[in-house]
Amino acid sequence: MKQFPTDFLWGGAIAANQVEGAWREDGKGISTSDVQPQGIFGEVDERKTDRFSLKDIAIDFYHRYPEDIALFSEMGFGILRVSIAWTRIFPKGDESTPCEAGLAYYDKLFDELAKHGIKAMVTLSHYEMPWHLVTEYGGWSNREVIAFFERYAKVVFKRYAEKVKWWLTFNEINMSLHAPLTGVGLRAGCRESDVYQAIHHQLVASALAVRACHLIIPDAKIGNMLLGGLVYPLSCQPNDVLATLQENRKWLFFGDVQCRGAYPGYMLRYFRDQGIDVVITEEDKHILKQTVDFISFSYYMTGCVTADEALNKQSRGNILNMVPNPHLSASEWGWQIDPVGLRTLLNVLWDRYRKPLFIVENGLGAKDCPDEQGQLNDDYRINYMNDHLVQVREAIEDGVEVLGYTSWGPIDLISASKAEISKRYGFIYVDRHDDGSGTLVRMKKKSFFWYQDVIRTQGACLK
Ligand code: BGP
Repeated sequence: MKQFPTDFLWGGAIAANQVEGAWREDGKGISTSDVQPQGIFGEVDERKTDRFSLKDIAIDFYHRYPEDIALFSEMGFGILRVSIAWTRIFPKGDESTPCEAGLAYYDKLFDELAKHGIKAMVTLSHYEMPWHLVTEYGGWSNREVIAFFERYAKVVFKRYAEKVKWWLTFNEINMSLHAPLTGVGLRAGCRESDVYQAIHHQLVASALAVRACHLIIPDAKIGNMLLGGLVYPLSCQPNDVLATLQENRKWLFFGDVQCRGAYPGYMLRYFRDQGIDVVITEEDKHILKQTVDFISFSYYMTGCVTADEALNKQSRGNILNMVPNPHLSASEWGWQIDPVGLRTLLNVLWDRYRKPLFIVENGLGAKDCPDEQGQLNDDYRINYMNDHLVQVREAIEDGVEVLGYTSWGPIDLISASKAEISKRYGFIYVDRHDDGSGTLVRMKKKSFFWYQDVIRTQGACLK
């Protein structure tokens, strides 16, 4: 029987701004996530106090983490991916000394994980940065932000050197092309060349974090994090195939720089063709040679590409503006479900980079409702995850080195794109609703016991 490797790491993934709440506690500063109450594509509420935001309390993980970690442990987690809120450590981003209360909080969190034998994987920046760096410095378009990030990274590497051996730099670093404020702190309407300049600074910062991590925690591993945005040609028309290659390169570009250590020729040509002028110094080129130890990515869906502009315009729908695939069904949010695409993606990344891969997000957002007996029978989620994990196993058989799998949102949390909780991903239900009502009580869904079985049997129970 096909097996997962015995050291395969099973677990879940969450992000500070989607679970913690406590948005003003213990000296936390305001982040880009705090001023976007409607999610990463929503408008900015600069005064922040004006509008109710579900994220202010979120699922109150900040206070309830011991209970939640105990539940993760009951499922058998070997690893939990979390993020550190940069604004808990440097509330404004440009201070010279960190906030002790913020550092102490993550000490407690990592200790709690260790108590249960769960490893911590930490994303340095998951869809948030200090808002002050946006208003006073212009976000990542300003080179100075690189040094602020590097300082933050070094502080947390030193502090948690004994507690955290798995690190990621920027969550879905390629998402800046679609959500520039969330990704690189640039306001709506910014020019494409500003976005790429900001991205360049972020890539340099990512490489500096890799260098610092290797120096400070030599036995740690640090990876990048890509939104695995695999697209297929809508037809075998050669122009569709070429357009698809180019579309895939828009996100693979980030992996190319972070894994191969230099800008690929196709990107330099794109800059030339579009009149995009990115300042890349000789020192930057040298820094970029610090490549990641492994590649992590999220995977939810695939889509199609066509060179036919008219067709493109009428069929664009989902968050990445992909053309729907006529052969696939979709989630309630229009995300097309494609388990085989995960095997393809794993093979594509392995063939391209030959670096170990870690699936750090995958799951199904759905509207779960307890039935009359109070049971949560989320068979649709079980089927979705079963089918994806079967394809992961196939990819491992193909010879791909896969280190682990952390499902997205093992506990219900606030959606990044919609800022609602009714889009639930969890194995654990949280009694909270989009209007802010609810007791925050946690309940196990059917998938809780299913995932527990998957982990216990090392995937042998998958169908
Ligand atoms: C990824 C993000 C996560 C997460 C997930 C699901 O893009 O890294 O933060 O939220 O997608 O997306 P959503 O919450 O919009 O359903």
